[in-house]
Amino acid sequence: MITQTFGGGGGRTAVASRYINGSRVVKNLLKRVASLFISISIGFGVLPAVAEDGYELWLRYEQLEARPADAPRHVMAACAEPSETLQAALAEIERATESLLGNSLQSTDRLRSRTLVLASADCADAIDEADLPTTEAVGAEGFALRATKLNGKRVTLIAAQSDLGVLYGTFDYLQRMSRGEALTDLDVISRPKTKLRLLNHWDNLDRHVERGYAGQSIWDWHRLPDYLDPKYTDYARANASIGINGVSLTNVNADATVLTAPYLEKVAALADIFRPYGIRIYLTARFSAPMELGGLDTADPRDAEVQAWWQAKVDEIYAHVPDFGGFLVKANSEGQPGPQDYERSHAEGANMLATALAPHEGIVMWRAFVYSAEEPEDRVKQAYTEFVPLDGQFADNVLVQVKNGPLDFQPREPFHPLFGAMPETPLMMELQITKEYLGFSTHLAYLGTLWEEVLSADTHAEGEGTSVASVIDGVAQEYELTGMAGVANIGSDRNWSGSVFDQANWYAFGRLAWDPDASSEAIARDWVEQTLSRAPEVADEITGMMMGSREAVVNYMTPLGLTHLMGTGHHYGPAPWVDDLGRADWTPYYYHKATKDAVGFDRTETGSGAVDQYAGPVAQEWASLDTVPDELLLWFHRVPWDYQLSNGQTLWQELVNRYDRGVSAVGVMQAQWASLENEIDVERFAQVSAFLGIQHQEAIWWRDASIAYWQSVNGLPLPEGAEPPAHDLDHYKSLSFPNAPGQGE
Ligand code: GCV
Repeated sequence: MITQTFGGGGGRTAVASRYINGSRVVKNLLKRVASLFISISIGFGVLPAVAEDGYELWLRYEQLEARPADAPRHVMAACAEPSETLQAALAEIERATESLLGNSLQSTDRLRSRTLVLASADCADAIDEADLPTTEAVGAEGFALRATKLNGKRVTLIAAQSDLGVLYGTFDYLQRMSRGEALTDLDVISRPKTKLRLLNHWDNLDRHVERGYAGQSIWDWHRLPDYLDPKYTDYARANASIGINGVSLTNVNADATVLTAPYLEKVAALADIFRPYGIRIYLTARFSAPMELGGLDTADPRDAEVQAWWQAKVDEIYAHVPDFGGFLVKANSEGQPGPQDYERSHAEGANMLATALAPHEGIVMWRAFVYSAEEPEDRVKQAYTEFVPLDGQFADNVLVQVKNGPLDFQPREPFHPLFGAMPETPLMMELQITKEYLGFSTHLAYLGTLWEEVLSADTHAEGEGTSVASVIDGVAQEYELTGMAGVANIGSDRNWSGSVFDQANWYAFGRLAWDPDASSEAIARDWVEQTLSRAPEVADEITGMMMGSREAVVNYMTPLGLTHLMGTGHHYGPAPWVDDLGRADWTPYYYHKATKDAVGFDRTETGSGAVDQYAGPVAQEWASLDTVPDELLLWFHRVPWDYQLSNGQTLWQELVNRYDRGVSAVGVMQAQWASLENEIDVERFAQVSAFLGIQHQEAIWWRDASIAYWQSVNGLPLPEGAEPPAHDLDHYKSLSFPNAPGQGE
């Protein structure tokens, strides 16, 4: 039996089927037989477990049906001593071509026909430097892929200014090959549009992951630095394959302990593993660390001793990790300490840390996720109110990190009004890959569509056509620093993300951080072809499922602009009736304000006025009932239950329709997936089937509990033909989930 391993982690995959010609159905049948044989063998203790378990992610490199015409036969680095980064690229080529083509490329040190040549400005002895792409074309991290002739030999050139660019180009090339793309006329130039492309782990030092649904933290702090789990290397490979170049290791609800010497040694060990893959490490800085670790009696950013403490701490970090990236900070938000404890502004707090980092070229990512229970202002207005007056006051090495929407990673929100409103301050977008509010890891919700919706939205900040993407990538407002961060969905689960389809969200995040204008559909399709199947009709079907999946979640959870209706604390399941928590802004009632007559949050000038935080044309469109899209109706407006929508339905009828539509869409996904049984390996097929079953039950639960609640408020009969809720409202209210993930966070 042939096995394929994915890095030192040792994921072993049965690929017996790759040597059999014939239909996919036959191949998959054989996979199933192989897997049965394996299970039996395990029973007798003969063979180790070999199964397609998702560990390989989108880097499965499943063997191609036929060796492509002109596939390279040799590989060479164009210099005598390839760096660690180029060695990583060569190792990836060996691994991938062995798997894709059936045998790996032969290494050569001279140009021959059909050679895959890797070259950068530092590794170009064997080729003419004129064959490298210019810095103008590819920048520091971009690359060119070209089928060309060098010294009269037909070669494929992966070239860049930097070795990291070559590594990125290598991954791009191998993924194209893996999708079965024609490579004969290859001529590609690609460069990232943002500089910082970071995963933010919300991982605690005890390995609990805040809002994590994929097991424990992958950072095994207890065994670091002496035991280096091979999974760390595969993690770095996966990230580099999609252009991610930074990782913040720890929760933004920070523990200062990570800044102590023993932990810095552990951090340094991880940094050593990540370095060849171009990944820099960042840490979350607890603002009160000078008191907790340094014994000072203040953390006031104007205090000289506090400043000196941070400078010494930063110097110490750089002694451990010379390419340390900098700090991510959550301050004066949800109970975290911050400069406002000393009546200093967010800018003063950020700049104090930035001053300490500047000599080392480190940066600060200062989060704008701030809101206060004491503040009577509409929660979604508070970040803008707080930060816009600070525009221009932040140091050059500070970015303000802003969530995609003004509330908190809900299934749908309008884009955050800060985008476009701080022309003098680089804004970095924060997305949540882990699906805290979209059904955790058991609901299939492809987030590429959500993110594309936000990135393509027109802020009108610099006139029509100022997309959020153009703000983020620095083009619209000429930011020097640019970036995107994604709250990681990675944990200790064998499949990394808790579910097969949640891997697609990690993948899509990297691709969109590289190119915020990319098409979410094209990204989904690439992921499917690399991860599940290259067969066109199978890939079409699965891509279609993914593309409609997020809208299904919006419909069964929070249709027509409703928001924040989930259960308290854990955020699992519906609880629109909750109106009695200590803080109003954590209750669902605060967001819908439903009464017998009307529902929705008036954010126009007759209400909170939040809509006026957007540029003129956007504010006008959303403030008017004539032009606001139905999807944002109840976010910005409070309307009677019998309000008539443009499709002729009353609000109540349409609400019930949309809940039904969401539930039906999950039913359709179940049927689509069931039809693929012979196309997908056993283990992943079964997990997705089971999860879709859970999603369907929970979609019904969301619909029925919500409708039962709305009826208890508005007293209206169900629209004709609508199915009544399975239980009465008291039943839904009585459900409790003391052990749901997220409880107590
Ligand atoms: C890390 C939401 C989540 C919190 C999270 C917070 C944040 O409120 O529920 O768990 O805390 O966002 O982004 O800081």
